[in-house]
Amino acid sequence: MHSTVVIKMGGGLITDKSKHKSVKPDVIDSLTTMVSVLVERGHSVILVHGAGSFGHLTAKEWGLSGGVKEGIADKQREAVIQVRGDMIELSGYVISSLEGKGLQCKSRPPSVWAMGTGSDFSGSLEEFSESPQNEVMVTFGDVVEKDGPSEFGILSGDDLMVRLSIEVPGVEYSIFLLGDSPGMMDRPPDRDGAALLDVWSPGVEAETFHNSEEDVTGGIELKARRAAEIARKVPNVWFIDGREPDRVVDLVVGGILPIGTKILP
Ligand code: IP8
Repeated sequence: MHSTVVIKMGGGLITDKSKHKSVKPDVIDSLTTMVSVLVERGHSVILVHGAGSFGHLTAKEWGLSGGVKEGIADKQREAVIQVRGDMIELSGYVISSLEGKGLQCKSRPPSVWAMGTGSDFSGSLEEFSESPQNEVMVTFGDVVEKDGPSEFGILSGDDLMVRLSIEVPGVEYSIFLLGDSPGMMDRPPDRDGAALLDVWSPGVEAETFHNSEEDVTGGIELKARRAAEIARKVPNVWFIDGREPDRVVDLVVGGILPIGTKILP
């Protein structure tokens, strides 16, 4: 059966999070190859990507997630423009890789269509719902306008995943691709003895680690919470190792249960 697949490529998967604006072209290339297989097999794909070192470092430096602050407002507004430009640049790498595989795609920066932060942000998803099967829609975590005194805030790609997976008709798969582990682990992936959880739901204990030096949004915890929201409606919500994109093909095309974590509501 042909379905709509919403995929988030984590920022730590497609960039080196510790080095400002450092992209991983080979990883992007292997991911867009996977997308091209899904599209050739008749699936529709919506791609969301994170910011990695194109967004979090500058956003952190200027406190953009907390909104405008007296005294540094002008510098912050410059930083907002810079991050938005850097995100369009990062998305450009994804788009040119997709186009290099002969795929049609359209990029939709949230700064031009979305407002507010969190999974109840506002903005019409019509273009995503109406896009033809062979066109890959691309969007990403971004700095967006906010009503009220804060003026702007950070809309995470994980928040975009919620509305896109729940509101676009026909979504059967919502897949979060991770850059450093095969799925949700019972403790941070670099810790001795870390074991993959085959299934995770909000009641399952897992000791997580959030590097707030590198990440202004919520890390794996935000991802897990958002994924569980999605699982209330979408039957197949997964955390999969983005360094092994064939696992996505196995799941969506082959119907094979992949190595990864299935997320339940
Ligand atoms: O990496 C964050 O998006 P995420 C967006 O998907 C910015 O959480 C600009 C830091």
